[in-house]
Amino acid sequence: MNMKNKKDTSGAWWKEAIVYQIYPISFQNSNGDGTGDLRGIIDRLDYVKSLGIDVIWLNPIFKSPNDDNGYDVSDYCEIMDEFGTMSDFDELLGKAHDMGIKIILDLVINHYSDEHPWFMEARKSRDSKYYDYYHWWPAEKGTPAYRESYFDVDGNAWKYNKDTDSYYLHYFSVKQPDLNWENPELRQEIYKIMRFWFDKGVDGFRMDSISYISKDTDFPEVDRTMYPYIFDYCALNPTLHSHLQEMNREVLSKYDIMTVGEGSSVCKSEVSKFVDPDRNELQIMYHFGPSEIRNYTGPDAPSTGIEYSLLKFKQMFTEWDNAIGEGWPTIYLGNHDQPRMISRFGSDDHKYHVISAKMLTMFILTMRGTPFWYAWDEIGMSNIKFSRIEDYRDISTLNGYEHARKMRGNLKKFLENQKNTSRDNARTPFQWDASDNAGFTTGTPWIKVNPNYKKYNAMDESKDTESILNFFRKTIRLRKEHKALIYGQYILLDSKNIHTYSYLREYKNERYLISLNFTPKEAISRTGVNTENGEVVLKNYNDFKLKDIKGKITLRPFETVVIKL
Ligand code: TEU
Repeated sequence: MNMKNKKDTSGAWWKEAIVYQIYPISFQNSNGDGTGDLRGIIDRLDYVKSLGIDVIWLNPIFKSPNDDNGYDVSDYCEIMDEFGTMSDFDELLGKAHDMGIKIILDLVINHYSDEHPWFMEARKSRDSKYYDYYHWWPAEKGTPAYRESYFDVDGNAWKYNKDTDSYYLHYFSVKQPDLNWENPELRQEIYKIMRFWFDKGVDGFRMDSISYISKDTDFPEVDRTMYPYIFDYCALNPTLHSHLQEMNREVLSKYDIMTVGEGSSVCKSEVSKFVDPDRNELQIMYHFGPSEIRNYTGPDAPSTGIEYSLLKFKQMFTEWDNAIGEGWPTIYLGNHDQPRMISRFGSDDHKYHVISAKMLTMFILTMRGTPFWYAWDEIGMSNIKFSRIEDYRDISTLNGYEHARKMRGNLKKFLENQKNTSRDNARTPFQWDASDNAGFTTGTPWIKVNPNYKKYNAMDESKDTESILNFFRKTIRLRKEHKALIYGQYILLDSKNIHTYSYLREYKNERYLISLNFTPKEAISRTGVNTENGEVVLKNYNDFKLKDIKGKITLRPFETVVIKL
């Protein structure tokens, strides 16, 4: 394709932005009820501003019975009772904008809550106008072909509904019926909601489960030899891209906003369809590469001291960088659905906690792509590792436990596994200071506070020049000061090294070498780059000195350095 005809998105604010993801229920409680709220976020905006981030992504704040922490929306134009009122939201948006911070919201449109008025009507009769807003399988046709549900106790995505004598589809919980995007009226209703928020001044949407919105509406049997993971079949159905193009035409293209799709089951070969600027769909998309590496790979050698393959980790990021084509990448290592980044990719062992957190910070902020930073990774929060089922709140863990119990599975093993995998690890309250409940609430927190808050909290770390928090601020400044760290080409070096990750970022006449040791073992990165005239611009061990200038860098456990060449 002729490059000259390409739509030019260079300099777009969403490329240069650093996104800070806030999980509102755990950020700051303002009224003593133990649940984070919008007023709490307003009270903490100064802190957020002090980080140097540009955009806040708020997880769902809409009216919801909270079966899945707001991902089951019952009214899209109202605020969740626990979080406050629309005037709180307006105040939050106004204040954030005054500070130069944008806000994007979570658009959950693959499914709504079963308590949404449409579904309450739809489930009464097949004649309801809203019946066709959902996916149904009439019982007279027999049992529907198997579809999997992420959160259902039995794993079954079909739920029988007596009044209509049919089954409705729910890829997530039984209280999250999937919407029928083939219905044009439904699509128009959703566009109305989107306009409602854009007209208020909201700066964009993160689009939840967007790859699933289009369905194979005949619901045939799925050949499981071809699709061992059935969600790969459920994602990316044929009408998906025409729906996104229509949404873009009717709504997105009319506003200066940011759109980021959640790329569940989106593979490299498909991603550019979503984000190629000339296709007019979304701007960016985040993929599940980091989880796949952490969950499905083992160490490259026992001697690395880490549990996953760094070779595959590097290859994955490099291939995604390539696959994005004319689009723009995203970089993240954790969010509200995944355990804490430090426990997963660094080390929450006392010895390496701080140093590895700084190394991961450097990685995220020196890669090519818009960084999505999960709030409170900047103070080094780590997995809480609950041992008792009573401490968990997440539907995924609770229903998984129930499933294991029903199947007479090994509950002890299940709980052991959840210590490292449960989403609740990433959902414990923000650790503001060393006071009771880490300053999150004066009441009883909705989920336990991680006992390590006395050691890792924002207040103490703010005062400590060597803290993870201040390192995060410093690294953000570095990225902002040097366009090469934003736009520079990414070139992987020393790709076969099983301990270190090194790459160049090159833009115009600026060149940076970034070298990171992802393991608790000392290692040498053979970058092949002569650093004789290089200047160390950031490091996580203060006493780092450039010694091996002829193409080698020796790095201590989790050591990292950025060298301007
Ligand atoms: O997640 C969608 C998703 O694709 C799942 O794979 C997700 O990783 C889930 O955590 C599996 O346990 C989104 C949201 O990010 C998640 O919080 C919601 O629970 C889900 O959609 C339903 O709305």
